[in-house]
Amino acid sequence: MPKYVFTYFNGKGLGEPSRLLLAFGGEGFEDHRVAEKDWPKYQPKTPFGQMPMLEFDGKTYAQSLSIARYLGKKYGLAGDSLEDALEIDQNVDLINDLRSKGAIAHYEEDEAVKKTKYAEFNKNDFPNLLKNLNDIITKNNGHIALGKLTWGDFVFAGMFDYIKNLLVVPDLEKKYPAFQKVVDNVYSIPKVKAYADAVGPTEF
Ligand SMILES: N[C@@H](CCC(=O)N[C@@H](CS)C(=O)NCC(=O)O)C(=O)O
Repeated sequence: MPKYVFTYFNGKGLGEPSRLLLAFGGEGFEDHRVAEKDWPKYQPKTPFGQMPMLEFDGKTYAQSLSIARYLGKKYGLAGDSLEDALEIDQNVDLINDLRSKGAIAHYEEDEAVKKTKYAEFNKNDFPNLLKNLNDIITKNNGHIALGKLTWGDFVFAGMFDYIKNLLVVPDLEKKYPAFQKVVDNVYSIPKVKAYADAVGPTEF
């Protein structure tokens, strides 16, 4: 019986970074994937009515980035000082700014408003966020922070397909080849590759 049970929908979304970290950690985990139709049954069991969640030692934890940060610390991927941790957090927050801006447009239900939001964000927000992220990754030689593998790389690699979908740019890595480097750096780790190969292609 694995110590950890990680629960999320059957897509990458906000859950994949922690799945990749759990695979990296190599302790084994129950990869619990909830079908959309079963979600109402699980929702009351979640701390904040949302997924992902991580359960162990009789407790249940929520918030994707808090879970990823915890796993990063646990598996030695959180730097060696408070300042290292600050740099990782800063750049993970930047990734999350991009993700959440994309989500505002993507999940807008009114088609006309959605179009306006994408037009506005494509003009005023996405270019700067992407440029800053590209500069960071280039400076860090294919990593999110500290010039080496950290849990920030797992956040970016795990969410990359989701972010491309939210931004409606399926070939984002063509314009920003550095982005693909982060993804490759994570997915080429043998334990992560073994997990990804076993799961097979999944939705963003
Ligand atoms: N800040 C939260 C957001 C979680 C979130 O938005 N989860 C979505 C899936 S990506 C969810 O549970 N949606 C179902 C619902 O809200 O009913 C996190 O990072 O974990």
